[in-house]
Amino acid sequence: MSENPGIRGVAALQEAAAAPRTAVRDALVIIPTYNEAENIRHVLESVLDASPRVDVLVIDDGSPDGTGAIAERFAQDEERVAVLHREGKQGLASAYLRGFELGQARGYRYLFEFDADGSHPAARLPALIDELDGGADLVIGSRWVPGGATENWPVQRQLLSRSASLYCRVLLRSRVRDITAGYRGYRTDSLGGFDLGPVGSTGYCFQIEMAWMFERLGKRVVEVPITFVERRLGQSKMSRSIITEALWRVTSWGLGFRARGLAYRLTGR
Ligand SMILES: Nc1nc2c(ncn2[C@@H]2O[C@H](COP(=O)(O)OP(=O)(O)OP(=O)(O)O)[C@@H](O)[C@H]2O)c(=O)[nH]1
Ligand SMILES: [Mg+2]
Repeated sequence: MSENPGIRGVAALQEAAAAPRTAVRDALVIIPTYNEAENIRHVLESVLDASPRVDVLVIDDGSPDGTGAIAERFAQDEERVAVLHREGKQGLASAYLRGFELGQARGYRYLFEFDADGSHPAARLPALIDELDGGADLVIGSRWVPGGATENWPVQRQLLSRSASLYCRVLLRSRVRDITAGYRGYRTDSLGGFDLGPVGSTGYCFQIEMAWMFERLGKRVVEVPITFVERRLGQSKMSRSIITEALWRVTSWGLGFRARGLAYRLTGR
């Protein structure tokens, strides 16, 4: 994976790994970006304003529209923001896995996933942090729990999102109402207990895989209602291949899970 750690920021994140962290900024919000030039400034401002406890790591995959340079300029005047530049579009999952590694090395207590398209309400960050403070291992900003909502989201996207969660509830016996949600926070200690090497998902399915892994291991997964707002600027990176990947992976996990359960009942092993 080729990376350019930027003018400062990510290099500073790594170098500071050994230094004691200030107790004040104990959460890292990881924001992967690909062509979000129209959104990135506003998103960074709203995340920083939402809570004094957060720092931000932008992971830009060489956006042709110059998002990386905009984020870099922002980071030069703002010590709470770091930017990691990677060459070429490498997918959301690999960006988050890299962000988790850096956040773990730096000693953040909590690691958040956050989209740069304006659809995740930063104002809800304190509510999500509260749940982690209260002992949750994974907190999900959820559209599909009481109090959750979507704004300007086309009906077909709502249906797709609800059906994906329903499919996972039936096939994987998941209890999560919004399992594909990308607005979430992990307790770093809990995440550190997993070997993330085998995580094979690339798109939305990454969110499902991570939440299901937490559920299966009896970790505490909590959903907090949010209002998800459809992006107003820039293009969605959602694609047919992302949906296909989720469908075949969830189906094969579900069937494998059931087959193992059946074998256990028949053989006791
Ligand atoms: N670094 C990086 N970021 C990406 C990549 N693909 C998408 N992103 C970012 O990931 C976030 C989510 O992507 P979106 O295009 O909003 O996709 P989505 O939220 O799954 O789908 P929509 O609901 O249609 O918006 C945004 O901040 C994107 O800029 C990628 O390959 N690399
Ligand atoms: Mg989006």
